Amino acid sequence: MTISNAEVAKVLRKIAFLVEMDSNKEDESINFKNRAYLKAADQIENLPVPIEKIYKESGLKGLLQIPMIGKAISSKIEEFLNTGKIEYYEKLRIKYPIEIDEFLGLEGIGPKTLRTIMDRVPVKNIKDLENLIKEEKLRTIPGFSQKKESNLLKKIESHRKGKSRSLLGDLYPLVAQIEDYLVDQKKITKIIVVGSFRRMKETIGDIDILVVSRYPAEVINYFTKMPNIDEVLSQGTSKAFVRLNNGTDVDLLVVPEDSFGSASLYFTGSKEHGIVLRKIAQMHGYRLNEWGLFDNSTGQKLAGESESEIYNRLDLEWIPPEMRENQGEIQMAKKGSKIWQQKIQNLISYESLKGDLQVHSSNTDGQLSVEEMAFYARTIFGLDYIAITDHTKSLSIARGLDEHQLLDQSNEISEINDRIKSGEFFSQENRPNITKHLNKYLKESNAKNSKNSRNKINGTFKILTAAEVNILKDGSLDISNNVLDKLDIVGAAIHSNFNLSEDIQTERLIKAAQNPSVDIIFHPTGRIINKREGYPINISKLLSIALETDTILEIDAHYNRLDLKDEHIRMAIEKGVKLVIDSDAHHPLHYTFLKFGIAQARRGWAERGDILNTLSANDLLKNLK
Ligand code: DGT
Ligand code: CA
Ligand code: CA
Ligand code: ZN
Repeated sequence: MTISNAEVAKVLRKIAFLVEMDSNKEDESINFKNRAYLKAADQIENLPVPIEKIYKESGLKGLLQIPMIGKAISSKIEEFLNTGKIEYYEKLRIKYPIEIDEFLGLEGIGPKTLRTIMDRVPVKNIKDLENLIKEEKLRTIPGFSQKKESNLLKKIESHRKGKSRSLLGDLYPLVAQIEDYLVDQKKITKIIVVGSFRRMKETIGDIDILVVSRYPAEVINYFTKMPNIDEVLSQGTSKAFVRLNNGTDVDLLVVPEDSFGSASLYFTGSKEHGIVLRKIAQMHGYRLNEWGLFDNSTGQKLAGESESEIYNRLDLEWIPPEMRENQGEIQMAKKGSKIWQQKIQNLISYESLKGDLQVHSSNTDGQLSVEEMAFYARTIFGLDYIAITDHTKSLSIARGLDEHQLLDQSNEISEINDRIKSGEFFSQENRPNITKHLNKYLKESNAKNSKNSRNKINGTFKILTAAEVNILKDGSLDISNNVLDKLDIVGAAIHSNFNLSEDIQTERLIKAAQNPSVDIIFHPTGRIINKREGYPINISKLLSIALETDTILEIDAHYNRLDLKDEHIRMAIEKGVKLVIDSDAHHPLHYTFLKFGIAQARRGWAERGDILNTLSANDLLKNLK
């Protein structure tokens, strides 16, 4: 338990950067090499299992099963996991002694440009670069100008400001690693990850962990010796605060059993939720803190071991962590409230999705075939249906399908559906050629994270014919309606012209929603968290049109997208707009992302009835416009 996925990804990115710096201009093979490292880094960052665990259990063979990881890169990863170093990288570093961490996230200066500068003036870090600009020397280097100098200065400033929050999904494997480490300390009897992580917030400031033990000193000592710690920031008798190698901070608190509920209530937050609870306690003549709920006059401890006990003492029902944001949940959760009971009974649960309506195949930019995507959706993730939504022709970077290819794909799908019906598809001998290593991790990541490991082989499964149709600049689609009408389901999405005004962008989506062939708007805001703001749209106008035209909006479950924010989901369901939750899978591992979409929906208080892919395939199809 020493090296996280994020660290492995980072060192690969550093190699990619240096490889590109080291290249001499037009060398195609270098380009290829550089891209291979970047792709591998992306893949590892998105891996829902600690790569270290894969290596420990399945060795180099296990690494080779990870998509995009070939021989050369897997052996470098192996070296890194074993020694914490990669010789190839160390050599490059000696050749280019820059403070590479600083440059990795800096927009506006790529490896080639940096090399051009370094060939003329020594530059080691961003500070040096800034000085060059201030001394008006950068503009003397070919390819630079006064304008470029001032642009770069702005980028440097915003780079300094934004040490951005981590994405929930990026931290998932890391948190699993920390939990595994803590489980080995037998003096710990309970472990719960609290804070924003438990509330499943889309971004996380720091990780908060609560453990129960009668030996806090030993536990703190054990925790601060965790191998991937960079610095112990503070250490007390029952608390510790550390910074990990990848820059993430972790808070640990040790409490006795009888304070477990009060401590988890306190540290799960949100802060605003906690403040209101404490006020309610005061109105009852009580005092609420990490250690328990106490009677002010007698000092007696009234509750502390469980959260529900405390809520109940405050005349409230237990509130799911995703809803603890002081958005009206406390007022609604009055003990015995019928409205609340219904809300909780109907709240979308982590097991309630029956299908996935955005899945890509290797016919465009997905990594596996339609058959394979179907096979794993069924046998590992227990889904009853998927829609294959490959990109369409105007999205050339994804090798989008034209009308003919779409219809060919439909035929391919109906053949597979026939084989599914006849019972031969999911049998052992038809198992696709992904070896047991990856299979095992697919299973594990699902079992651990989504509690939905139904692992069904029999019964019905259906592949729906579909597409992720491209919305053109004027709001029309790049595939004609008579072809779209032959598909089971059609999603439409914007993939270009992000810089239009809010009015025009909204009109574009409205026009797509008004198209009688379009069932779902995919990626309704187009944001990529921490990387790209969504395109500007008037959400409430879009919601009204969606309602009017019976168009579904998508909660894209990929944790770096989550196009609809929790507040958007809340607005949508209050209006009565229907939603779906899709993984946007390009590989079966991505089905595990569905849980992030479900979490977001729970944060938006969505019920099963609001999310149409909780229906069976037949009922879903009946409910389309
Ligand atoms: P984050 O880390 O920024 O993503 O958000 P949280 O919610 O994890 O916040 P964090 O780590 O600062 O603190 C964890 C929880 O501890 C927080 O959700 C509520 C509780 N907490 C922290 N500071 C305060 C405070 O000043 N007052 C109250 N009532 N609770 C606090
Ligand atoms: Ca936190
Ligand atoms: Ca914290
Ligand atoms: Zn897509």
